[in-house]
Amino acid sequence: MSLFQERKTKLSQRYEALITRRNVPEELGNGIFERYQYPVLTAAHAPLHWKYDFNPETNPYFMERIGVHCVFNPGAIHLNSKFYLVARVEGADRKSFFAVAESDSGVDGFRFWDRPIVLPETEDPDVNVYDMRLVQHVDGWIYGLFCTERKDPNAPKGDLSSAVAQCGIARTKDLLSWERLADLKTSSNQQRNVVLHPEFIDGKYAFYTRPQDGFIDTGSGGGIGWGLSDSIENAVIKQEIIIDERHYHTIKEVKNGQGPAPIKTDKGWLHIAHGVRNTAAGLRYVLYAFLSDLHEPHKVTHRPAGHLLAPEGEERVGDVSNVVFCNGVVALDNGEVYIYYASSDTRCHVATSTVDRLLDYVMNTPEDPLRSYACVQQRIALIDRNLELA
Ligand code: M1P
Repeated sequence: MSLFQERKTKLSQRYEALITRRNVPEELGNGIFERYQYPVLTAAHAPLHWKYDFNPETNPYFMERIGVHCVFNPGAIHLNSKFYLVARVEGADRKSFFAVAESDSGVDGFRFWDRPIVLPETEDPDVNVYDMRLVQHVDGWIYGLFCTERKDPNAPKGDLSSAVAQCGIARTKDLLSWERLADLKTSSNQQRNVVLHPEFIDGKYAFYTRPQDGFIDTGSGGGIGWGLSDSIENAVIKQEIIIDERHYHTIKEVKNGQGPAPIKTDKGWLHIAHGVRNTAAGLRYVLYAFLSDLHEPHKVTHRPAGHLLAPEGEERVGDVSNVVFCNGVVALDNGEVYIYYASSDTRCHVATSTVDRLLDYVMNTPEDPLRSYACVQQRIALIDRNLELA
């Protein structure tokens, strides 16, 4: 057997074993959600025909020609009894693109479609696109809102890092063909983590935003914002309010951002978001949750303290270590919830829960009292109640 054939056969077998591997939920956990033993998508899930030249004449060593570096931050949707992730796939060349992977179970068996999404450009081409939030809107379209990044035209000469991030908008009916709409217009220099609310509010399209001054730094801005637009084809937010602010010495002191579109429940809209704080080892990203009013989704009604999910074990290490990030969730009609999150900008995981359990968590976890003394009082009260029951 030629070297080409041997490598192709062995790599194909290894690939199939990975895709068909069953995933296993952790035992006991924290009662709020279950983590799983294996990531649901990694760079190794990228099909071989995306990376290798399959022609023995031009690739006798069966060598990778166009590498895939990592697969993370997926948007998620459930359609026709299947789970779909639109993942951020990053090539070895550092550019991200979107690709659909589908699974029957939602916890394993994710397989990428044959080709990545061909996302149309606007007249101002994106340099990089990432972090798509998928929303099945009541207007009948599936929207994908994502970050479009271009070089900062005002960066000083020689600065090849500064970028302008804005919200790109595309829509589809089948995840296969996509119509690109105009980028969202707001008064902010930078917009990442923009999410479309699934319903009209006062007859308008409603957006969660994240206005900030710099590409990395929030400056005086930050916080999860909210604004309305008359149109989705040429979306403009004239007035933006902050509905979930950053706060000193909390998990979201540096910045925060809405995760996926919130889940509608009879108690209100259930949100998953990310919060960022600074440490001597750099920024640390965790997930948190909150609940907002059913009729006025910009009014937050419950803010459980601290993180819902923080990086653990191998999740803590990757391209950008100490990060968990979520922009995809699936809530089934039977109440099951699949939270898709990525770790350290490298791989995708799932955590499963139910609407009932998450509502219990957001409504019964005490708010952050913001001072050590007050935190101790909160905990002593719990301990005293428990000791009486013991
Ligand atoms: O590297 C961590 C995350 O950083 C950004 O998130 P934020 O805008 O909140 O800082 C995004 O680039 C995200 O993709 C990335 O996971």
